[in-house]
Amino acid sequence: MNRTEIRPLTKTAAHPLWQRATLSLALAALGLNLLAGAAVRADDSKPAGGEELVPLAPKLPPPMFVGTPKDAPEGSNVEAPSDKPRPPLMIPKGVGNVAPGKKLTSSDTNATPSNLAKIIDGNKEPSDTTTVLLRKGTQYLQFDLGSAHEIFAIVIWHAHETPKIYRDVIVQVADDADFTKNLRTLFNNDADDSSKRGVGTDREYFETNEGKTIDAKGAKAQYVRLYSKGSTDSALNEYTEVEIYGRAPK
Ligand SMILES: [Ca+2]
Ligand SMILES: [Ca+2]
Repeated sequence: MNRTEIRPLTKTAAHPLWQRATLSLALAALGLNLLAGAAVRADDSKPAGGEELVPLAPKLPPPMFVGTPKDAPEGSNVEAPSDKPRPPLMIPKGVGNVAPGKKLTSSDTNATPSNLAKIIDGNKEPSDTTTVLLRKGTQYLQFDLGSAHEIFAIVIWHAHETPKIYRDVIVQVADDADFTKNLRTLFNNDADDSSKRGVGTDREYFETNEGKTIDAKGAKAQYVRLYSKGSTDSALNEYTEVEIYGRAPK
C-alpha cells in the first residue's frame, strides 16, 4: 500500500479503518449465525426422538383405469379424485412391511387360510383369481402380529379394477384378539355408524392402484382389524393386498 491510497480512506471515508474492520467482523459473525441458524432448523425438522424419516413408497401395481373417476354418488363425503400421486407419508427409516407370514383371520368364517394368504402375497393386481371375496355386510380382516409392534402405516388395496368407493372403512388396533383392551381407531369413514364401531369423521375415497395409506402414527399394538361394508359396485367385500409398516419395539 502507498500513502496516496491510505489518505483518502482515513480522511474522507465515512468509516475510519477500525470501524470498517469492526463492520467486517460483525458481518462475518452474522454469516456464522445464519449458518448456525440453518443447522438448528435442520435439527428441528426431525421428530422428538431424533429419528430419520423417509417417504413411504410401497410398490404400486399398474393403474387399471385411465383418468379420474366420475363424480361421487350423492350423499358421499368422498375425497376429490386426483390424477397426481399422493404426497407420501413419512415413516422412520428402516421400517418395513411386517404383514407377510403373520396370522390372518376374518369375520367371514368361509374365508380359508389359503384364500386369505392372497392378501399378503405381494400381488396387488385385482383379478378373479387374486382378489379375496368376503361375504356381504360389515366384515373384517384381523392380523395378529405375534407381539406388540410400533405401527406407522397400513396400506389397503380392496380392488382397484374400477374406481369404486368402499363403505365403512374402519381400521382399529388393540392389545387383545377380542379388541377389548386398549382399543384405538386409526381411521373411520362410517359417518352414519351403520357398522356400529362409532361415528367416523374420515373421508371416503376412490379405489386406485395407489391403495389407501392409513397413518398409524407409531401406535403400539399386536392386533389390527380392517372393516368394510361393501362398495359402490357390490355388497361383497374385496381385498387384493394389505401392507402393515411397523417394527417390534426396541
Ligand atoms: Ca395379493
Ligand atoms: Ca355406513
